Amino acid sequence: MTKYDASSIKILEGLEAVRKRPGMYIGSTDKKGLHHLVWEIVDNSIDEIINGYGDTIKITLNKDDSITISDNGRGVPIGMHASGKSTPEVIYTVLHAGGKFESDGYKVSGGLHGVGASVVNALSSWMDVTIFTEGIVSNIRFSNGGSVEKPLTKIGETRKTGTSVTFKPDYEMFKNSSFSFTTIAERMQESAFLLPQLTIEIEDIPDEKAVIYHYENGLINFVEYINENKKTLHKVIHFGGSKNEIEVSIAMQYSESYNENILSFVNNVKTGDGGSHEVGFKTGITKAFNDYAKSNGIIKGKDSNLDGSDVREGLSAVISLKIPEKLLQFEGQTKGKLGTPEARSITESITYESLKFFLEENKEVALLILDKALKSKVAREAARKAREAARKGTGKNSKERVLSEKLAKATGKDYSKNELFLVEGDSAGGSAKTYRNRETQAILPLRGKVLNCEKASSHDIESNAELKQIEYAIGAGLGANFDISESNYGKVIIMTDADVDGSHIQILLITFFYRFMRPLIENGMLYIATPPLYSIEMGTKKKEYIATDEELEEKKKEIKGNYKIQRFKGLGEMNADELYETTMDPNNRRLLRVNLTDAAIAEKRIHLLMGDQVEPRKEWINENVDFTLEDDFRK
Ligand code: 1YM
Repeated sequence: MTKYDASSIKILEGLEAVRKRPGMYIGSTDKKGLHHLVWEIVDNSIDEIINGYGDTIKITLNKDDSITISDNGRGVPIGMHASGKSTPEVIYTVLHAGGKFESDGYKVSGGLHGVGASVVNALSSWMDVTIFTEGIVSNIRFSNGGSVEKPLTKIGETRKTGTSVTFKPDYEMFKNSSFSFTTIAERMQESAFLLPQLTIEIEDIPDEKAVIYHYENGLINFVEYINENKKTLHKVIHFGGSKNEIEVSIAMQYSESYNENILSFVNNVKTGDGGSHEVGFKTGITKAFNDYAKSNGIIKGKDSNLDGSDVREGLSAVISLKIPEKLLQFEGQTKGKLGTPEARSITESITYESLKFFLEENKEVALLILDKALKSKVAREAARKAREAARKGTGKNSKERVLSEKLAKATGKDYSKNELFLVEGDSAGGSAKTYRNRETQAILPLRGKVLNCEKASSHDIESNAELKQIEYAIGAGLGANFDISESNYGKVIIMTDADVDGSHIQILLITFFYRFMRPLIENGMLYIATPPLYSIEMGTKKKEYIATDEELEEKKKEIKGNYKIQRFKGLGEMNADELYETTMDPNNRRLLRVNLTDAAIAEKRIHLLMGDQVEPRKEWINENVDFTLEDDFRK
């Protein structure tokens, strides 16, 4: 029997607050929130290892949808706490009891980290903690959101040390979510790259999958991984240094590709929106290359400088900073952007000095990279001239006429309300043109497959008719010169047949936008239309449209009496009014928003997707496209 004294009632009230407003503690109760529980416990293991105790973390997805996280650190202390409770009981039931970390010099206070293991306990059906320390194995168990089911008990003797936490999230709160091996593995792989001393094992028992990550060469291995499938120009360059308690470590490598891929971390937490350290890095490389090019006569007196986008074409880089708590500043809605001003100047000077030295010492590599940057500069200047000419000419030259002939423009002048439909095939394009809302909806039919942009340069786009038309229609430029404020549309909607070819076209277009108009995706302006697969007519009732095979099966069960089903093999099989009503009409349609939050992962996936297999493509679309009604994000 547990005795309820004043302090235990207070604790339960604390945990109850977490259960009442889980969002305040873990952000949300969707898939992301569910995984926050894991990061919360794993962070404790990582802190222990960073402090020099232990080297291995093991994560196991169990058959009953619980998860086990263990490490070989010192083990959570098992002594009695001043309150008369055992230390583990305090850590797992008192809010913010994990606060010892907050005084640690390098613990990040931005974001949702460090809210403590008690939050995880509060949101779990049960939690079981086994501790190996002082020669003893101890166990404590909680249930129903943090009530002590079994106080700390000695259950054996041991020579090892460490902590093992198993918990089963309260799936009443995390409805329709489950742990994802991929999500956990991707995040843990990142930690393994950032902490070379660490080994991480992940096992999925129901799915019989397992991986082990360990990277002796840290950031160098990270960049090698990002560039795995690319033709690289040189070995990974690695440098670092520290000043005023800020430590900087950077690895970078150029490949033959045209994409820029810069990832940054502060205290081992990703800064997804960049910030002062990224700005410093970019300024540093631009200066170093321009200085080198000038002092070696590659750029002469009257020539213009290379700009930042030129020296970043084909660059993959990982930037990792350690910043003491007192200097940390984060910005932006999700606190994913580093504000700390000192980080900019320190990263810039370390980058500039190190790279300058490297270039002097490695002439051949320097010339290879500069050759590439100079080509980018030439293409950039040519593209700008062409665009300026196109804008001034307003459709007078023959090229412009060809470009504008296929596009049925919207008449409305409020660009943010206008929508551009990219439609597969001329016949569906024709239907869409007749039955659209002329004020707000523009139609651009696409003939056949667009260019695979995985390896294309801005120059290749300029010479590809299909993509050139899209660029012209949107009117905001390309690549480094893309300016979202110039966009002629608030939404760009890809409308293809609901078949394999259609999904291939979707991916090709997404790849194009990802490579050359990324802000369009980042601002949630790229969508996929979802034409129905079937229509069903029942007796005298109105025709109904059905989106998926599953829905059709459901419907068939419901109906009594006669019915007639039509399967739409493509957009072209619908009447023009039908196409409008089901797929284009803002009052009826369902749009999927393309959502690529993690650039490095998107990069890898896009690579994978450009192969010939259909299944990974479908899976990818399912995972990366939000199935949300557009109304949800109009707000
Ligand atoms: C699977 C989760 O929590 N490991 C872990 C936690 C702690 C320690 C070691 C630890 C820390 C310290 C001293 C210290 C924690 N200790 C505390 C507290 N793995 C996991 N491993 N001895 C052991 O920082 O001084 C909270 S967490 F508060 F008791 F020190």
